[in-house]
Amino acid sequence: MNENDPARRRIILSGIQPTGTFTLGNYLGAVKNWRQLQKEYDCYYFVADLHALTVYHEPAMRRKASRAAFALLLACGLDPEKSLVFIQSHVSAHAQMGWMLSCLSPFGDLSRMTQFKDKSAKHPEDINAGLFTYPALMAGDILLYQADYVPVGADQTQHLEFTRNVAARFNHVYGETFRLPEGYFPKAGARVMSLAEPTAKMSKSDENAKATIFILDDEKTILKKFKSAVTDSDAEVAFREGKDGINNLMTIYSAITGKSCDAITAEFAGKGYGDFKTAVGTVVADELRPIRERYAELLTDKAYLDAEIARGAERAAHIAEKTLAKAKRKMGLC
Ligand code: ATP
Ligand code: LTN
Repeated sequence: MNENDPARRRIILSGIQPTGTFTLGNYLGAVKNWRQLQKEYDCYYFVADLHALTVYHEPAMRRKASRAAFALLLACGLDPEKSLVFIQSHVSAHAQMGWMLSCLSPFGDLSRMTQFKDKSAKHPEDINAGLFTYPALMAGDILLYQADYVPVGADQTQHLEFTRNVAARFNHVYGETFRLPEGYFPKAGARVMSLAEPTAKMSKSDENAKATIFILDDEKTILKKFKSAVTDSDAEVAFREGKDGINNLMTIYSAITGKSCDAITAEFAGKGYGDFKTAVGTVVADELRPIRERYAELLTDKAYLDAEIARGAERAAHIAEKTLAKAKRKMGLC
C-alpha cells in the first residue's frame, strides 16, 4: 500500500515508565487518550522499563513495578485484543536499535535535552550515560515500529524532535529506512500540575504525597488531597494568569467533564473554593473508581496477566525484528 494512501491505517506508539503508580497527570495527559485512539489506529503501547533503568530502583521493586504498570495499562482500558501492549525489555530489538542510533546522536543535541538537565540536577550522585543517551533509546522505540504518531505530553516534544532528526540522519546516511514520526497532541489532553506546587507538573516520582493524585487512590484520599490543594486568596473560580492552582483544578475538572472554562466559572459563581474542590475531587474519584476495581481484579488473575505479558512481547518482537534486520542490513551489520 502506498505510504500516503488515506486507507492505510496509521500507527500510534507510546510508552510510560514504570517509575511508580500512574498519576492523574499520566492518566489525563496520556493514557486516557491512548484508550480513545484504539478505535481509529493500530496502537502499540509499552512499559518503558529500560528507560526506568536510568534511575536506581531495587530489583525486586522494579520487577513488581513493571508488572504493575502493565496491569495498570489494561485497567485504564487498553485492550490487548485491539492494541499491542508489551514490556520494552522483553523485546531485545529495543536495546540493539538504541545503540545503533546512539552512534548517530550528536553529543551537543543530547546535552541540550531538558529532561537530562532536570534529572541530572535531581540525582547529582548518579548522572549515568543511560540518562544522557535516553533519547536515542526512545528514538529506537518509535522507529522500530514505523510509528506515524506519538501521543505524549508537552514534556516529551524535545525527544520527539530528536527522534525525527536521528531518523532523517539515518535515512540520509544509510538510505531510506525509517518513517518520520509526528507528535500527537489531542485537544482533550491535559497538562496536570502538582497540587502542592501548581507551577510544577504532577509527577509519579514527587516525594510530596499531597502533591499527587495516584490513579489507585481511594475516594477519601482523593477528596482529602484536593481539599489541601494550593489555591489563592481571590475566591473566584476563573481561569486567569497568576491563578495557577485554580487553573489546574479547572483543567482537571474540564478534562473529565468536558465542560469549558466559562461553563465551570458559571457553575461555581458565588460559591467558595471549598465547594469547587469537593466537586473536582468527586468527579476524579468517580472516574478512577472503575480503574481501581479492574486493577484489583487483574492482579488476582496471575495466569492471565503472565499470558498477556508473554503474548505482547512475542507480537512486538515479530514487528520490531523486521525493522531491526532492515536497519542492520543498511548499516552493513549483516
Ligand atoms: P517521572 O516522575 O518518573 O518522571 P512522569 O510522571 O513524568 O514520571 P512518564 O512516565 O515520564 O511520567 O510519562 C508518561 C506519559 O505521561 C508521558 O506521555 C508524559 O508526557 C505524560 N505526563 C506525565 N506527567 C504529566 C502531567 N503532569 N500532565 C500531563 N501529562 C503528563
Ligand atoms: N520518555 C517517555 C517514555 C517513553 C516513550 C518512548 C514515549 C520511552 N520511549 C517512546 C513515547 C515513545 C517519558 O518519559 N514519558
